[in-house]
Amino acid sequence: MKEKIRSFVSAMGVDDVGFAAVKDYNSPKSPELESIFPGARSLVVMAFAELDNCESENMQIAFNGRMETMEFMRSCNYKLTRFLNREFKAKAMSVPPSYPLEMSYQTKGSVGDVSLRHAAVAAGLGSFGRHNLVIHPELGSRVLFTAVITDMELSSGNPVEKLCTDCNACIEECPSNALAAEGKTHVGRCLKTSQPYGIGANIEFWTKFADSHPEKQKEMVSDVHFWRLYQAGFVGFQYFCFNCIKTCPIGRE
Ligand code: B12
Repeated sequence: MKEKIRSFVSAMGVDDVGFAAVKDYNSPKSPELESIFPGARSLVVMAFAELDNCESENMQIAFNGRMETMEFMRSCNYKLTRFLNREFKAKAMSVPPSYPLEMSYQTKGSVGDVSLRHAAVAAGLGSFGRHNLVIHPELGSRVLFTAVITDMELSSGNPVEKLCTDCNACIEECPSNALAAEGKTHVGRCLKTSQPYGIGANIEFWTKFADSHPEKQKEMVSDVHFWRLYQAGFVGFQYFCFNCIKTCPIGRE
């Protein structure tokens, strides 16, 4: 079964694939997989190389690399889900690579329904680094993950040893000091730099707008800051920082 899945995934152009039994997936903050998919037994996790775009100082080009990758990831998710239905008569459900996310006061939109990092680690596709991202043995930190949950009995891949060398480049190059505490990314700090036109900026803008005189309101919507918020509104969660990924030397020597 695994070999058939591997060759299907590889033929799509995906960089790597791994398998995790549900009992080995352990993400303390995410909901139980059983609550998402009763009868879930395994996760098929796919790894995708981040494009060189992430190195560009031009944020349109840098984020466009992510958009292309995410589009490809979503397409592979759909194709793999249908392949598992057809080939093995399995029930399968795809996992969002990024959003939609549960928006609640409890999670503050920062906890995935399935944690793809924990899934990747359980599938033997990498190990956590000091930047709290999963490092893949070949792709290094420039890797994204997606997954399909299935009711198929698939055993987990072998764990990957620690690949991070604790060089601390990610910590030093983080513009918002979000990685100061070991094992915990400071979400608020990361968001401020990585998503300057995200929900925080929107709340600030519209609160100020509501309190302003109509003349000031006209001025506000004619300002480039509003144009950027407007663009982010349909682009989606738009990242303006890739430092922890691009400064990591693993796999780049
Ligand atoms: C919400 C989210 C965010 C939020 C919140 C991040 C957070 N604290 O989890 C924000 C906006 C801040 C964010 C930022 C980024 N994200 Co993000 N994000 C997600 C998302 C959608 C959900 C994450 C989640 O559920 N977190 C909550 C729970 C699971 O985390 P946790 O239990 O608190 O675990 C944390 C720590 O305890 C630690 N940790 C847990 N176990 C262990 C074990 C060891 C040994 C160590 C050292 C650490 C450690 O790691 C976590 C980080 O704080 C995932 C996609 C997904 N569905 O998984 C992508 C995802 C995690 N993001 C990703 C990326 C690439 C980024 C960014 C680089 C942004 C960018 N430019 O692309 C930064 C990196 C920030 C960083 N260095 O931590 C990738 C990571 C790929 C990889 N190689 O690991 C993912 C998996 C998306 C994907 N499809 O590939 N992200």
